[in-house]
Amino acid sequence: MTATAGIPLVNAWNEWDTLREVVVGSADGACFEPTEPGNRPQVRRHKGAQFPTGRKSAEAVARANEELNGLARLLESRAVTVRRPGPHDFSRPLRTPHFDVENQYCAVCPRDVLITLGNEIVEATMSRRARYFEYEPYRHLVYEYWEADPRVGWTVAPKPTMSDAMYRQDFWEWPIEERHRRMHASEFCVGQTEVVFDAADMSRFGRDILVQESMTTNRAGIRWLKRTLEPKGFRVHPVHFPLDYFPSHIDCTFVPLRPGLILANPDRPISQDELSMFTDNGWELIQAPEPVLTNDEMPPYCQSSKWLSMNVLSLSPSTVICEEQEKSLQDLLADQGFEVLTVPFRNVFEYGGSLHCATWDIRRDGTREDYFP
Ligand code: DAV
Repeated sequence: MTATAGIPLVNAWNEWDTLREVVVGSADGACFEPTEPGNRPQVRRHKGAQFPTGRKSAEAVARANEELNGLARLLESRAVTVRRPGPHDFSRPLRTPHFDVENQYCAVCPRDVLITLGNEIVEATMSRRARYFEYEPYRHLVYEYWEADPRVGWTVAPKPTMSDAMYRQDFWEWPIEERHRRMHASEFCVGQTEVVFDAADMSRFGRDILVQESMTTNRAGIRWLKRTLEPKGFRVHPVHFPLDYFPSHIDCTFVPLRPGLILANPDRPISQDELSMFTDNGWELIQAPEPVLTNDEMPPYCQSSKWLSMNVLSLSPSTVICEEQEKSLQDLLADQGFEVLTVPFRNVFEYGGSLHCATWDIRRDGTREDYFP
């Protein structure tokens, strides 16, 4: 691969400009997420049941891969170049100087691990032990872009220890009233002693990057992003959704669709003082409709909420991909003037994401705009 004279090989300044190249995740070799200080997976509808460990079944992997491949085909039919992760043995345990974990997770959700910020690839610290080496299935791609185009930047965030002391394990025991009482404190299962963030807690708006404080991103992580990105001309804005007691990843909560328009989660309003950035600049927030599935109807091993419904992928400011069964969301987006494409994707849900989570955009048209002058 060689660089083209015009647009750099790696170029994405927002979530909506015309998509040219993207990585789609793969369920090959996927394992169940282990119980660890930063994660207490539960079998849905079977509270207290032992969560499985080790490899997912060949059938579950095949069902997810069929849908991931379907997404890849749809993207290719729209002239988007699709790349895939390389193989990785997720069933191997990890042992570092600070922790042991029985197995790793999967390469279904590149969004959590890597983010393109302009012409730069940033690898997140990650927040869970089982995901410590999750950048590895994507490194061949990172090297390829980095070797092929000298304009491509590559930044790797400092790896945290993920030792017991990094976490606040009592978080998992707080009763719901306590969570409500603490909702403005932004204290979750990661403490503040080390830099921690998942890439999916960020959302890109040209010069402006939102970063959600969450179970997977702490204040030190946001400080690191601010100090790393602001000298490069970005502005980093911490954001909070106080009614989400288990926040993780912003892309089921606050989803920009095109300049001036955000798909917002009606259960998780953005904190009032952070809303003004949008309203003062003429942005409109539309509320996502009730998802087709209730939380109780989500797949048994899925740790995400019903709001995976709103985890859409934009192909351009006027075309968006939605999960096939989310009819009311499709209608809402069509009413807003979007061309809505659909793919079946529910078998990917148990891997923690939908269409936005399962992708990592490498190249979109456009350049750095200032949407909040
Ligand atoms: O609403 O459960 C899920 C995002 C997973 N990457 C949610 C967020």
